[in-house]
Amino acid sequence: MQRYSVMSLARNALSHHEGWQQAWRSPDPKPEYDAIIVGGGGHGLATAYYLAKEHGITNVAVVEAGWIGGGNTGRNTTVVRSNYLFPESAAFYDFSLKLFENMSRDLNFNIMLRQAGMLMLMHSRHDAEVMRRNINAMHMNGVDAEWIDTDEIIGMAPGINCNPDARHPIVGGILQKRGGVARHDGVAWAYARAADALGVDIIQQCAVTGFDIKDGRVQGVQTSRGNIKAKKVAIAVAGHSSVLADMAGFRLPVTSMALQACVTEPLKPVFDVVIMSAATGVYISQSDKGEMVIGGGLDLYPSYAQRGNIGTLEQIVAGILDLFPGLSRVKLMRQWAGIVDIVHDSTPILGHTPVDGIYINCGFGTGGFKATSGGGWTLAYTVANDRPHKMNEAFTLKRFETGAFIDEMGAAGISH
Ligand code: FAD
Ligand code: PYC
Repeated sequence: MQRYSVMSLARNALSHHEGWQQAWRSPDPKPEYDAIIVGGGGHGLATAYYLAKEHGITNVAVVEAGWIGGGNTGRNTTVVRSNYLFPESAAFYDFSLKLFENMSRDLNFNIMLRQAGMLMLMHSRHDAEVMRRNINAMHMNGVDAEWIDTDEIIGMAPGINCNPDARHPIVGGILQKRGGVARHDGVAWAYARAADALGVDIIQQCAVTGFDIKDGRVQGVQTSRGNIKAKKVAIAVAGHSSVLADMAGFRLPVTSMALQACVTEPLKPVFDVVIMSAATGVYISQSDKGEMVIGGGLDLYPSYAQRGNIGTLEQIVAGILDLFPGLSRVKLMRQWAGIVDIVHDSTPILGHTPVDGIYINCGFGTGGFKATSGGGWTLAYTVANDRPHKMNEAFTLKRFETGAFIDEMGAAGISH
């Protein structure tokens, strides 16, 4: 680890970063790699890192159309948790959360993980009944979750409207104490720097425009910077997965939709827990800078428009003021959207595709930031060994033939 004296910090602060070492190189593409990862979001970068670190495959390129982390990785609301219902999902998301818990140390990069808890509010006794059963299921899967009542909720979230006459009265909540937030672009940068140090080429401003396929087997990719050969190609492009699949000649059962969020002006610390409410359709957390980070549900039509709109903003504001009427005079600063890839069982697709040598990571929909680590880890295993790991074998495209769906709509929270 590099150490800086106060003097050197002051010198660097005044020098406009002159002489600073680049965190990762910016190489030109080589004619051929052992593996190419399409998409330099968190999942693509993590895949490249684990290919190099866990499997010794270092002749790898990450090919990114824009800049790394500029897709959903840098647009999400940073929530991490593992409170899913079914054993396959719980094992996968809890493994991912454990990787997050050690990430700052493992990658020598502060990802600013704050595990102050993730609270899902319940608004009716029917919700509460179902959630108490879900808590038992989570305990059976080894995931921490507990029921908390309204007095405890008021203690955790000052200003919350627990009035029984509210439009959506709060009757309690389910808390995962290990849930919380982590800096989203920090996660991308951490994986990028660590992958680069192991020899991975990160190639930005390089869009994949087609695939070279011969006798059903991939030979390489066509890009805006020329053709690159590789016998193994992994696609991790989230909301653009069906576009890439179309280039490779197969279809995916995903729909691309916009998911929006916004932030307020910074406030003094109010609460440190993440709060989600399915009935009002919103969730909220406070960033380390003090901004209230607020998100809503999906724009329920297919779209590639990475921008906010007034209709959704109105819904988000109405929902958040139901929960926190005191925020009515706080100014909103920014609103944005990311394009997410929705699968109807709210479970990701991680594994082989119909083209030999092409692998896919998609379908994380509204909830893949928390799985950046596990998604990258399992895809790297699948690419290196040409078979899924036990942790992603239930998540392959096969389930669309067998019908063995894993319906995690409830755990996906408010956003579907
Ligand atoms: P991305 O980060 O989108 O990366 C894909 C990359 O592929 C992009 O950089 C793109 O430029 C690149 N690409 C596309 N096409 C090509 C091409 N042809 N050639 C080369 N590169 C290409 N999840 C959570 O767990 N917690 C949350 O709190 C949360 N909140 C969210 C809030 C919002 C508003 C949004 C939009 C999403 C949220 N998510 C959340 C979901 C999460 O952000 C995503 O599931 C996750 O970031 C996907 O990561 P990724 O690396 O697969 O995709
Ligand atoms: O998956 O936890 C989640 C999430 C929170 C906000 C959007 N997605």
